[in-house]
Amino acid sequence: MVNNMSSSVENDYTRCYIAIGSNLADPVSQAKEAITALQTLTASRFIAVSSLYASKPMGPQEQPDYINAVACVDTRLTPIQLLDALQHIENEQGRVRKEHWGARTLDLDILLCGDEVMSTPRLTVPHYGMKVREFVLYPLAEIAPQLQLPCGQILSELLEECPRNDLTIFQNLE
Ligand code: A4P
Ligand code: MG
Repeated sequence: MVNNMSSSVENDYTRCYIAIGSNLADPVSQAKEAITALQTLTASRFIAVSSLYASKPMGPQEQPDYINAVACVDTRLTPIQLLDALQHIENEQGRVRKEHWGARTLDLDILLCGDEVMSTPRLTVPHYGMKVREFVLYPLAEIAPQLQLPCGQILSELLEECPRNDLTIFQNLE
């Protein structure tokens, strides 16, 4: 379990939460490879990762089920530098950008960067969909149950309003 947000982190590090998703080319291996890459992210300290979860696809249904997880890193990277680093990992793992919400080998989304609130053409933080996605909220609660969003909303309240749907724990990584 990890502490909440940037207040608990040393000055020049920001506590960030990253969503991991994959539904192509052996998703379990893709997720684990991404976690390994996050463990050696430049200018960062890896803090925690949730279990791997199995989830039904949101969006087009004619695609395989997903493996999802959420990781926590403390980083000295700016949010844009972090996005660059995550997209580099996606590309290394063969990500091809085609259909919106379509199948992918690896998707790494920035959920939160401390208390940062930003909306630019390349990056919106907090992630626009995180408040209503069971495959984000449940793994996030596993590693940061006390989390409060920059808007003041409490994760445990968001969870109460978010049905679990078909989400199951696939593998505990501890
Ligand atoms: N971008 C803006 N904000 C962010 C952010 N906070 N983190 C921009 C990461 N990227 C961000 O993303 C498109 C652009 O969003 C990026 O170039 C970046 O500059 P993308 O990954 O290329 O495209 P995408 O993933 O197809 O689009 P999007 O809107 O990110 O899709 P989502 O919302 O990630 O949904 N079903 C299950 N069960 N599990 C899943 O993980 N994922 C998706 C994708 C669909 N269905 C799913 C799952
Ligand atoms: Mg994405």
